[in-house]
Amino acid sequence: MTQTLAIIKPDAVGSGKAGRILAHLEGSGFKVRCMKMTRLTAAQAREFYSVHKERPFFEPLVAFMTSGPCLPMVLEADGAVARLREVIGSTDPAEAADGTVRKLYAENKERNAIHASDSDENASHEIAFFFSRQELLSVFP
Ligand code: FUP
Repeated sequence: MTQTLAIIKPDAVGSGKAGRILAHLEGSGFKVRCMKMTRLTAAQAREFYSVHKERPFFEPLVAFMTSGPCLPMVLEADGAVARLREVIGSTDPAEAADGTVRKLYAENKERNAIHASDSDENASHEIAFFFSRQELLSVFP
């Protein structure tokens, strides 16, 4: 079993799709190991997406990610990173495969309902970004 980080993004939380997305993830075989509701500050959103800081969509992305609460969570499965990327689908819902989370629930390429880590290394980093070791251990000692 390995872990990855998912975030149900502000568009999905705000439009009442969080429960359906969580059910989709659980139904796809993921165990939720830790989860919280939080609202990112601009500094946090800039740090989280710093790899994209030179891109034209960076400031709109920061504005979107800080526009309301989101639900970061640690998900566990066999090959969690690759499996979750498959389950969420392409960045742009117009290009996402049928039955994927983004195809079902995303509005567009920017407001795309869910984030998932893209490598094991980034998963560790992103899990630590949202959850302290103590928090993780307090849920599943
Ligand atoms: P993904 O890994 O599928 O989340 O996609 P990226 O890491 O390429 O992009 C991260 C986020 O930037 C996307 F979820 C949404 C936003 N983005 C845009 O708003 N416009 C783009 O053209 C590409 C990405």
